[in-house]
Amino acid sequence: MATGIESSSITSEWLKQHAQLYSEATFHPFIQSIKNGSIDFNCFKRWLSQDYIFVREFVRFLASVLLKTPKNSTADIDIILGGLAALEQEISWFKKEASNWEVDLINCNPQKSNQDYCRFLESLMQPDVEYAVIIVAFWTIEVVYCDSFATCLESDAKTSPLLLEACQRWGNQGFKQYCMSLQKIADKALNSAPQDVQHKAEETFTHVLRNEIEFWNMSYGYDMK
Ligand code: HMH
Repeated sequence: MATGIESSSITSEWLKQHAQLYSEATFHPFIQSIKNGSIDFNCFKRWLSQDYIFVREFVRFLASVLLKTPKNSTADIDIILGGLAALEQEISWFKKEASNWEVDLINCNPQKSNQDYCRFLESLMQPDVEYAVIIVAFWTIEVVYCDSFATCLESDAKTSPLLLEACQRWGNQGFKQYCMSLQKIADKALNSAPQDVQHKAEETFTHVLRNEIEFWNMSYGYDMK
């Protein structure tokens, strides 16, 4: 199979079962407005500063994933370590991009949806949270950005040249491969997890999707809560 993901894997079943929610998270009006060229750049700037705050918390989350990866899973560790290293570049990109847009990252406060999302990440970092659950969260967080920004690079997209770099950051093929590796790691962990952990992981999957939707809502300037 071209993707290397079994079509009957646990995560691919979830993608089918929660297709509506997944599409709300990956084809949100914010992303649609980037794709059709109508975006208000103030929304992009808001997203940029809020996402910088999120990514700093995400670094800590990823460190906790790395700590929980079984010692003998060296291939998994290498992929997760690659993700952690990529975040260092990502943080530099945020700083550079913020300076281009004259966005102040230092005096920026997390908004409610961002605080909620970061608190959720924090809860996943606790020692008692199973590896299968957090690796699912990790994959979901990354794949939503991958699929969202990839749509802004499709041949019919009217994405502003000013936003192309951001879209390419998460919408490129290499990032897609990385997300597929994470999905495989997640499926492997799920296959050997007891049913209650699988269930908890599925709830985590949908919880991340809801948080992603709220994050886009916040950036777009409306809050549906
Ligand atoms: C809110 N979700 C959010 N920010 C990100 N940077 C990613 C996912 C992907 O890294």
